[in-house]
Amino acid sequence: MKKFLDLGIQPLANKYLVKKDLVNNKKEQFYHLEVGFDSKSKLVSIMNTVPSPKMFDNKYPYRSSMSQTMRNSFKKLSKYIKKNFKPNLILEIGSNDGSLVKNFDKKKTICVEPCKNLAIITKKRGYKTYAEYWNINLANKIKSKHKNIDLIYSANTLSHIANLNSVFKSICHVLSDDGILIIEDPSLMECLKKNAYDQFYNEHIYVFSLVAIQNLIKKFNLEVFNIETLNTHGGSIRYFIKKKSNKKIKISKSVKIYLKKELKFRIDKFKTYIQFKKKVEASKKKLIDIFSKIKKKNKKIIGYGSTAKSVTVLNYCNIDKSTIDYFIDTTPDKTNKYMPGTHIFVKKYKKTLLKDADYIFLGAWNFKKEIFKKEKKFLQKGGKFISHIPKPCII
Ligand code: DWN
Repeated sequence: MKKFLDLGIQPLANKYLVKKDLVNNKKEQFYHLEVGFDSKSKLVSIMNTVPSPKMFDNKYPYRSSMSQTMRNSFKKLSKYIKKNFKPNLILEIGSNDGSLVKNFDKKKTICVEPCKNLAIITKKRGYKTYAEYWNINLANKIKSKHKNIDLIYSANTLSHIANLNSVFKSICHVLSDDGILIIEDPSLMECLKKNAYDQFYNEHIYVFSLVAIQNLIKKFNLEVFNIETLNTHGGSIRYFIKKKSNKKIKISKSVKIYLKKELKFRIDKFKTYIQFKKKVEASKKKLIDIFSKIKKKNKKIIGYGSTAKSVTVLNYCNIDKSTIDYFIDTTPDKTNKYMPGTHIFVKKYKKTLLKDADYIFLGAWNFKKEIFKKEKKFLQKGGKFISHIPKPCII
């Protein structure tokens, strides 16, 4: 593993504080966010990881159902799965608040969600839910109770687990021989193309490429048989994976085509990451410059979408409440709290709050289309957004 990027000392991206924490100067956990490339496995990962129980506990604020974009994406996928794979029993690893499983029959669906505040949501809806971390112990327990799991799905979760060998060993243990594994995660190539350095934070231990995934799964006799590229989360890849022994499914051309694109982009070369590092440092300078010019004119800036990504940006660029007055967000467990590290206050989303601002920093850039549609009036009246993706600019 060779380091290529240093994003400084960072807080845990979803560890929000309440007023009394600030008053009591509660000890906030920080870690050094360094990113590296492994020339053998081609994996890109953060180099100092935080134990899962410190990140994914019973107060995890993020809810995947908070955006129309993701709700639609999960609905569309559920139709595709039913039509093409007709699964008897589905297992979702990282079911969050049930945005995907709600599209499936309770009797045919099992959820795994270690964050107890989220697991309770699918449990209450009648879905069999294991509020535990995904590992071989849980896989053994599930295998003993549920036969023939023929579809496993996991979105924005496997990249959050340090021990990938245990992840895939456990998957192979419960997946039926003709079973299908579908995983989706932000695409490393899109992350590099968009200069989206904010995809790196404590929860995102890895940002995957097809090259790295293929290296990972081949030792478990698994293979990718189809690839889908998605616009979600800043550009994601959906991998369709099967056991090599399953000859019923042909390998789609999409796999070779995407692999060729990655290799042409030199995703497997360390030099590519040194170039990325330089672009990130230039982006930091540019963003700080934009903010300071605006503040010199005594203009008011607020933030839109208190994302884990924005925590990386603000702490890397040392942007705090002297620059951004507050953030607005729709997520119940984030509002009336303070953002990790910078302690910028998060207000419950209200359209009227936009009138209050001269400029809005787009923390949830991955939902730009949905947000710009929602805030059309603000934009028509000359309202301005600031975005750092792909290059810092005022929109
Ligand atoms: O991998 C992860 C992804 C799936 O979600 C997790 N580790 C943590 C989290 O990352 P994030 O916080 O960067 O995710 P999002 O989905 O970009 O967060 C969007 C935020 O913006 C949410 O807090 C909700 C908020 N939002 C809003 O206030 N108004 C979103 C939309 C669309 C809106 O209209």
